[in-house]
Amino acid sequence: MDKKRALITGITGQDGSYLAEFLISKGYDVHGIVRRVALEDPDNRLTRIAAVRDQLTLHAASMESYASIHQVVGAVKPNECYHLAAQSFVSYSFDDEFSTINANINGTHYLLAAVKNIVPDCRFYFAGSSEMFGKVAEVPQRESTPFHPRSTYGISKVAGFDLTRNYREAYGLHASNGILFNHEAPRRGHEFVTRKITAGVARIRAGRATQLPLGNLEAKRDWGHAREYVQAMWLMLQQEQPDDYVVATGETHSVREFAELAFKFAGLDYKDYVVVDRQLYRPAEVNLLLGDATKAHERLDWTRKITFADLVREMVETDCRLLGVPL
Ligand code: F7E
Repeated sequence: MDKKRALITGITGQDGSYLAEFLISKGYDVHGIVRRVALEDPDNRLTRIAAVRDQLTLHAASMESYASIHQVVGAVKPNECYHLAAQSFVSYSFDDEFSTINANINGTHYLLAAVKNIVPDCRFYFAGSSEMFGKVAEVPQRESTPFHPRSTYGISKVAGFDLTRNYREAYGLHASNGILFNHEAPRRGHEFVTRKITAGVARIRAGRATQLPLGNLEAKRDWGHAREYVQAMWLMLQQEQPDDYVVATGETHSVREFAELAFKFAGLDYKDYVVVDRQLYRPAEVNLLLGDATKAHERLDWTRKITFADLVREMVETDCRLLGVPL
């Protein structure tokens, strides 16, 4: 039998790289959409997929051009499509709200339309986000919790969610939405708070910095490990019926707790190094994100196994190793 073909947008990111490795291990023929500039600068832009680069087929395209998306979907004719590409840094969406909305909504719409027109039997995954819950209507949040996004990033994800559901209902696409709560890993971008903290710990430990400026230490998040979350994406597409699922740990921790533990693993006290910078506060904050993943447990048989402490430890250890300061 021919190998199943998977197409991943955002393959060079944290989730895309873990998903690519996972699908390769399952015997898939894995294709990814990347920007042309990334192909021209592999040493800097393809680092997360470097280890599996020769087992992937990469296609240059722009999520902002329907013509280029249509061309790649036509060339690959995927059985499964995982749409992870997005401007995903919430803070940036406050600085430039127009580009986040345009890129995220149009990219999702172009891809859904191309899949519907070229490969209507292809199974489709949309990377929804807990940011859609925003100013939370209830705690914990589940699939039935109303959305109230607090940033243009969150708004763009609600639109992507609605587009995906509409293509499912209107055109019969096997299209599912994951509502993923924060998921981190040593491959997380440095702009996100978890990686900023663990990379900061390593720099301080290496004697390259003396302080770590952070914003709101009381913000709480439900933080899981990205390696486990990409498996939930795949499980959604293996179900007979498409559906929407919350993926979360069911535990919430503050930024302060994350920092305290990260410094502790390096033998340091966060109070000696963390300084609060009000400039890093967001104009509108989501304060208590906590997911209820009962549906994913029951229907997908998905559960997270990596604990919060193990996640923090792995990130601190990796960043310290990268700077040559073994713990
Ligand atoms: O912020 C607070 C900040 O930027 C987490 C994305 O993957 O998850 C991610 O979005 C919290 C916020 O991620 C700093 O105010 C304090 O409350 O790591 P973050 P995020 O905004 O939660 C969701 C599910 C997504 O979908 C997104 O794509 O940490 N915080 N001090 C800080 N945050 C940052 N970045 N930097 C600070 O210095």
